[in-house]
Amino acid sequence: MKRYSVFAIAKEALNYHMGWEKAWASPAPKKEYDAIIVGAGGHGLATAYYLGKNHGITNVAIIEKGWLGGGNTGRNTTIIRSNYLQDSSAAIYEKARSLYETMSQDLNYNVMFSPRGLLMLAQTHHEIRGYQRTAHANALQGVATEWIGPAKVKELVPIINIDGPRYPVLGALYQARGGTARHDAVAWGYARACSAMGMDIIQQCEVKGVKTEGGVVKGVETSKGYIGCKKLGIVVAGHSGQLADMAGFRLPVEAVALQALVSEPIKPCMDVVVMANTVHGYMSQSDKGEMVIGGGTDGFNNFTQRGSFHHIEETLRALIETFPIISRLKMLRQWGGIVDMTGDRSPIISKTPVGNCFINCGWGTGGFKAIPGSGWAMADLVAKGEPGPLAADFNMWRFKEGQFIDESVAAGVAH
Ligand code: FAD
Ligand code: PYC
Repeated sequence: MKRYSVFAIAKEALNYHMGWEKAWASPAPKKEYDAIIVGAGGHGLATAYYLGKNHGITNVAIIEKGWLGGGNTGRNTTIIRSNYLQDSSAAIYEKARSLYETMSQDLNYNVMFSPRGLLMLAQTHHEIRGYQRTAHANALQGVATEWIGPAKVKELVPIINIDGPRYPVLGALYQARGGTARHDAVAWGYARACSAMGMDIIQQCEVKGVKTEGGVVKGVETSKGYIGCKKLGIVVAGHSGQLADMAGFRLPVEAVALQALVSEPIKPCMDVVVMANTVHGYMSQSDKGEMVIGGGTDGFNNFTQRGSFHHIEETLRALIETFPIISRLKMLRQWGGIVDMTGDRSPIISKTPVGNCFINCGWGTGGFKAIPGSGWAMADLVAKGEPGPLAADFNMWRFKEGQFIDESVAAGVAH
């Protein structure tokens, strides 16, 4: 695979850019692979990438029913942070955040990581206590966050209305190296790197069944025929319940739609990311100038990958009090993704009741930020058959045993 560099661009410029090869191959499936990963979202692709990079396993297929990155990975609002409360969460989210710092160089693909700073506003006294607690926990975990007062919030976000009539801004949990990255580029970068290692990315190929023998996985039935495998990783976010059902086990996960919208582009007015969890809204400004806005999840289970009128109204009503500047903005697009929610708002990276079949799901409304850390941990699990330190606490049996990893506060606006 040709390296992307300033020299390559200059050379191609002389050639009218006719010499670029496709970023990834689109092969027909082989009869069998050492490992199959179902789902070419960020988590599935990152799993495959670290299987190759960290464990030397490259006879891998990534099977995707639509187009790669077309699920939640390409639909999210790209917030990256690691300000979670529990130790196991801080470990995996901070691992992910730190991998984002060098991802562009590692993948030789510009993922536009922008650690512009992230604020979670406290707009009730309850939130002040919650976020101060998180700041203390993060200090012990080695995650750089701090509690800041309203004056500092105003300095960082000049467009904010600190003295809102119902919910004045009382301070914020601030992570200076939190921010955003370009979501598609994360999927494309991993895909290109996987393809360069000789892995097969098979798009437009739906997994319709999981074949087991004596309780051990043997392969998958797909819309392109049967494909055998020694190991299977299921990484399908909102469709995890269906895949688990095909493999013959149940998951403590519910699927709901989460929606977002963007405004018309405007001049730069906010160079940090702001989450306002009490009023249920969050906002950042994209490189194109659009205000990227999101709210809460739908209050009922569904598989609707689109927006709805009541969400636009609810989310904008919530945010206008804190950001009066957006009251006259025109909204351009809205969309939705199907997120996979667990009861403790933490993910599952786990062995399953089926031999050699592993599951990675439950990232709910907050898995974009986790993609590299999750892929790293899942690759470890698939390669060795046992979870490493990053994944150990996130097993699916914790719900039976009451070992919850409660992140309902850190999960933020979306919960
Ligand atoms: P996906 O990207 O959904 O990939 C799963 C893939 O599996 C899909 O491409 C799907 O087509 C495929 N698949 C499903 N069934 C099958 C099958 N039978 N056969 C083959 N393939 C199959 N997270 C953050 O950290 N920050 C945010 O700001 C943020 N904002 C969000 C905003 C919205 C509107 C939404 C919807 C989500 C947001 N998230 C955010 C959450 C984040 O997007 C997800 O947690 C993350 O993208 C999940 O990645 P994934 O790879 O697990 O899933
Ligand atoms: O997890 O940070 C997050 C998030 C923000 C918006 C949706 N999810």
